[in-house]
Amino acid sequence: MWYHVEIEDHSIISCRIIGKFRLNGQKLTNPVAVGDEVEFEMEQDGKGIIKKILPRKNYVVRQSPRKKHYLHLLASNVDQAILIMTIRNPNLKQGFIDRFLLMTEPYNIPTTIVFNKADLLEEDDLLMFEYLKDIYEDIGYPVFKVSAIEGEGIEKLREHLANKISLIGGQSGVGKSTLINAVLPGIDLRTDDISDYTGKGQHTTTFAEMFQLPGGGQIIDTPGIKTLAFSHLEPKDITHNFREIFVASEHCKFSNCSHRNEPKCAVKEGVEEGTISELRYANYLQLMDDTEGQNYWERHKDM
Ligand SMILES: Nc1nc2c(ncn2[C@@H]2O[C@H](COP(=O)(O)OP(=O)(O)OP(=O)(O)O)[C@@H](O)[C@H]2O)c(=O)[nH]1
Ligand SMILES: [Mg+2]
Ligand SMILES: [Zn+2]
Repeated sequence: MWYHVEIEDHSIISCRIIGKFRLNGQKLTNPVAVGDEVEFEMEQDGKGIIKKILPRKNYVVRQSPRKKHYLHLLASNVDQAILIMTIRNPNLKQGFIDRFLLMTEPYNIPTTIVFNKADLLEEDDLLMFEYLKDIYEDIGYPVFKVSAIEGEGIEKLREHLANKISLIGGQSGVGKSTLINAVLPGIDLRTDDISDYTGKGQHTTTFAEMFQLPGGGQIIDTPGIKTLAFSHLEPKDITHNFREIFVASEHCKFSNCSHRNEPKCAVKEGVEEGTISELRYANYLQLMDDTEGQNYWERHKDM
């Protein structure tokens, strides 16, 4: 595996890395990620060997899709994340938003949700967009509507990206690379029609790559994410990273309230009163169940 390391004069050195690397004691499928700062030594052949990864300001990590007990590092040292979603083509998978936010909340990485392919939206789809926009903007995540093909919203997105390091993430086929092409004309990233939107289709972008914005800042294109699973998380990580649920939990009767069946639960009250979105709460319960289920089998795997 070769990593492209950019040096001060902006030239690129191909580097390898030797040894095993861990993150908080957990095994990683990839020792370095886009956005990492590294120290390396030059070899005689003009290639380098990475000797050290500098401390990370933050990182975005998930369970490896191939190896359950490994983590996959998506990117490090980012200023913000931009989650690209679609309502049509591929059809909306709303649960993906809250799963994605579980990767960015632990480090408080500001996240914007961008609905692409606005040109395909019909009346009902626009209502769905407004519904989700209200929910997420209410809890502090900006929500945009853009069309990479027709140019709607691209200037606003470009301004939003200026002078920042932005991770662009989302499922395959939502138009991440097409959007980067629209924001940065001339870089001409490969994009493709994906015949099979169920997720079995080929990913067009196969590795994460960082691009310079002309006025300053960087943008990171990443391969499409099929599913997001979190066997490395515990129920308390879910509780802490649904931000409005965490804020409300201060007023629950029990300090270790799981916000499911406990009496005098401020979160359940919030859902009833409408200050906490029912959709978010349903997703929260689902993720709590998932994590507990996983951990159950984890604890009993030797049986
Ligand atoms: N109608 C419409 N189609 C779009 C838009 N943006 C992208 N597409 C199309 O969606 C398809 C997938 O676009 P890509 O940019 O390759 O998607 P991606 O998210 O980078 O996919 P991966 O690299 O596999 O993760 C292409 O056929 C694009 O032309 C848009 O705003 N409107
Ligand atoms: Mg792509
Ligand atoms: Zn509670």
